[in-house]
Amino acid sequence: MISIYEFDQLRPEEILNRDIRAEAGVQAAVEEIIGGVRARGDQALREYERRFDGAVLDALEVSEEEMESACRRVDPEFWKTLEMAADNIRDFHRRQIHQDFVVSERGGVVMGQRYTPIEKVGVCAPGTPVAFPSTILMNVIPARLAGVREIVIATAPEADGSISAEALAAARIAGATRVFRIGGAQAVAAMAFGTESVPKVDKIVGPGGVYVATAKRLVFGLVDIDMIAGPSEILVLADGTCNPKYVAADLLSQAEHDKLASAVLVTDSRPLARAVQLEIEAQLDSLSRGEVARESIARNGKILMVRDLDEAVEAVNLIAPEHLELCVDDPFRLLGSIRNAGSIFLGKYAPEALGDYFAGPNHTLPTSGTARFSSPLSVDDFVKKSSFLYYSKEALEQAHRRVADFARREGLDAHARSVAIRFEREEEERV
Ligand code: HSO
Ligand code: ZN
Repeated sequence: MISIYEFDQLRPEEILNRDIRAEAGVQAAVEEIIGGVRARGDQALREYERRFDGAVLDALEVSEEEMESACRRVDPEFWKTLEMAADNIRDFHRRQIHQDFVVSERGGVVMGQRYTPIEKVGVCAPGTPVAFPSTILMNVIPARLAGVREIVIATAPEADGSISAEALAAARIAGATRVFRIGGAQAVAAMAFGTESVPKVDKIVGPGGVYVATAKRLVFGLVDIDMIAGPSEILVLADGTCNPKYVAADLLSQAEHDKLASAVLVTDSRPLARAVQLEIEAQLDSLSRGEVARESIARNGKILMVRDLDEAVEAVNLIAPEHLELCVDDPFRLLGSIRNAGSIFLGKYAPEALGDYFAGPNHTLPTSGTARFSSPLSVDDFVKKSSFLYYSKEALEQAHRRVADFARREGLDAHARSVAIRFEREEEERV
């Protein structure tokens, strides 16, 4: 049964175990996989796919015919759902697109900042328990909106080499350009270095288990990555007016992701805490992934009792959860005091699953307390900025002595000369 603790009796490190560093064995195995892919390209990818996914692959890439046949096979109602979700996600992310700016108020000076898309992006879409169509939408759509030209998806195949029709439909609707049947660390290595079949990309995004996370960490620098995602987390902040059935269901919705996921309830109501304890047990029995959820609740599930909602907010900001639900009567009153949370779900009718699939905000979020300093995946992850600067001769003439003097004081004569040299003749003539 999920345990109840007094928040003020726990040390921060006792609240959640979020050490996501990979064991030494994992790191060594991933290094070997990366080395294999670098040295032997497609041949290594086929070996690893046979070893890790049991798939004997001929073509690594999903063909256009396969893609079309998958799209035809998908249940039309589900196709409609995917399109509606994609529209909502597009509508939300469209507002993240930045504007270039130009500053030209001073005579002879023009400067500004431009956004340009990253050219090629690779998306890891984990294959277990199934390749999530939602993850494909959430990663590909912002890349598309940013203007990325090549968006490559890599996902582990079934043992017969196939990829689910639903995942392929999501890839088509979201606007991915190519799909490869490769999973795990080998997918990250393939997209970081390129092989005969797989293009080398500039940035790799998307979630994964510890092998993918370790591989992303190792290739970072050669390519960019979005983040190192840890197991999923939910924190429900609920007062005594909440229905314990809803709270328990929401906690279990994240617990079912992973044995290492964490589900935490913060409440000022002891009757609610007790009711949620019993309700979790009752609901666990009827879940298809009950075993995973049960282990996650046993390892990381907690109910934290607080004095009042102010202390509840303090707990939230300390934990910095990936997902936060504010299940209280006036959630908007609390919103302003939440500083650390990846995505915030307000009120009693915004369960996290709504955001996981459909509403619009991204479901790729900072985990393991990183919401203290990082943000949900967004269009920003797929663009970069360049600044630009123009000075007329007259504008530089006004500034040149100060700039050259600045450079000399830093002991950098060549810098000073590069400015001064442009005015030397005039200077001599004037003397
Ligand atoms: N809750 C997950 C995303 C997801 N849920 C995908 C269902 N499918 C992110 O933490
Ligand atoms: Zn989820």
